[in-house]
Amino acid sequence: MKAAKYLALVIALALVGSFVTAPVASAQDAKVIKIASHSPLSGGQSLLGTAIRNGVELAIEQYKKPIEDMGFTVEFVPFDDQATPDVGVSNAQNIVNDPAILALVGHLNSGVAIPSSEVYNRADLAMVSPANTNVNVTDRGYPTVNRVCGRDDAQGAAGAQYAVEKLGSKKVYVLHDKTAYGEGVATFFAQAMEAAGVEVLGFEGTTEAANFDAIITPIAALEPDLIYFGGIYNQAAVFFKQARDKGIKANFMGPDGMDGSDLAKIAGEAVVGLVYTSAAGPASVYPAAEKFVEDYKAKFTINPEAYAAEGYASTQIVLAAIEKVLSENGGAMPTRADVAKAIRATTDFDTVIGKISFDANGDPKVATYYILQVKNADPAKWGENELVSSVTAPSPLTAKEMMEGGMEATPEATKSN
Ligand code: ABU
Repeated sequence: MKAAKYLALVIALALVGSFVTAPVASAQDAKVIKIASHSPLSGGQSLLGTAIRNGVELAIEQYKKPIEDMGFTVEFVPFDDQATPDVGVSNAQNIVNDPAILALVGHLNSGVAIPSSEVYNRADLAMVSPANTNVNVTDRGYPTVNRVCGRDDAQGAAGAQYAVEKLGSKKVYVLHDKTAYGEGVATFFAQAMEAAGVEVLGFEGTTEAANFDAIITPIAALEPDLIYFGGIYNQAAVFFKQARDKGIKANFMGPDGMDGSDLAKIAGEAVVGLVYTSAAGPASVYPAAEKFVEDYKAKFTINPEAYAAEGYASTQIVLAAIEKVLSENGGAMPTRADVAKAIRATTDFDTVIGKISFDANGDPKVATYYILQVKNADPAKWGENELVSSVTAPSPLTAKEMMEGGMEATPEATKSN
C-alpha cells in the first residue's frame, strides 16, 4: 500500500514537472539565435575549412552585440562536412531541423555546397558561401544561396589569360580531381586556353592521392610547358612534388584550391614558382583586413589562411541582415525566409573584404580574381606569395544588365606584373 502511494506520488510529481518545465524551456529557446558554419574541420582540407570556421566565430564574437541588445543570445554552431557530399547533406538535414539556426556560412567545397544547399533551400535557410566558386552554386537561382567570392567561369578565364600572356604557354596538360569544382574550373581554363590558340595536350580527371606515376610518365612524354591542376592543395601537392622529382620542368598552375600553406608544407620546393588564381584576396588587398588579421592571430594563434576573411565577411552580412529584420519586426524572432530575403537584399554593404552587393542569383555583382605566385617553400611564409596580377569582372547577371544599359562589361585588369 505504502509502495503504491509512493509510486502515485512519483508519477504526479513527474507530470507536474513536465507541465511546469516545458513552457519555460521553449520560452528560453525562442530567445536563442544560432548561426552555423559548415566546412571541413577534419581530413586533408581542414586547413581551409578551419579558416572559414574561425572567421565566422570571430565575426559573431565582434558583431553580435546589437542583436543581443534586442534580447537574444547569439550562438555559433560549427559543423564538419569532411569535404564529403554525403556528410554535408546529412549534417544539412540536422541543421534545418534546429529551428534556432537562422543562417549558415559555408562551404569550402562546391561539390558539398550544391547538394547541401538543396536541403537548406527547401527549409528557407540562407547560406552565404565564403569560398564556393562553381557556377552551379548560384546559377540554380535559389533565393537562399549566396556567395561573397567570384566564380569559376571568370577564374578559369583569368588564369588562362595569365598563362598565355605572362607565362607564354603554348602546350598545356590539364588535370582535375573529378569534383564539381575541380572539373568545372579545369574545363573553363582549358576552353579559354584553346580559344587563345594553346594546344591542350590532355584533359584528365583523377582521384589518385598517393602515387601519380601512371599519370606523370605519359605527361612527361608529351613535354607540356604548363601543367594545370583543377583541385585542392592536399591532392595537387603530392602530384606536383612527384612530377618535379621525375624531372618535369613545366610551369605549374592551379585555381584557388591551391591557396593553402599546406601546398608548400607537402610539396616544398616543387611548388616554388607555381602560379595560382584565387577568388580570395591576400590580406594586403583589403584595407580593413589589418585589424582582422591581428584579431585572428590573437584569438587562434595561427595565420588566417585563404577564405578566413571571406568567412568573416559572410558572417558580417548574415548578422546585419538578422539585425535589420529584428528592427523591422519589433524584435520578434525572425523567420528564416525573412532572413534570407534580407541577406539577398545586401547592397553596398561594408565588409572586411570590401563592399558587397548581391545580384538576383546571389553572386556578388562584381568580383576580383587574384593571380599569385608561390615565393617560398616555407609554409609559414605562404602569406608572402606575390600578387602578380588581378582582374575584376561583373557577375553574368550584372554583365547582362550593363550590356542592356549600353555599358561595356568586359573584365578589367586591375594589376599586372
Ligand atoms: N573555390 C575554392 C574551394 C573549392 C570549391 O569551390 O569547391
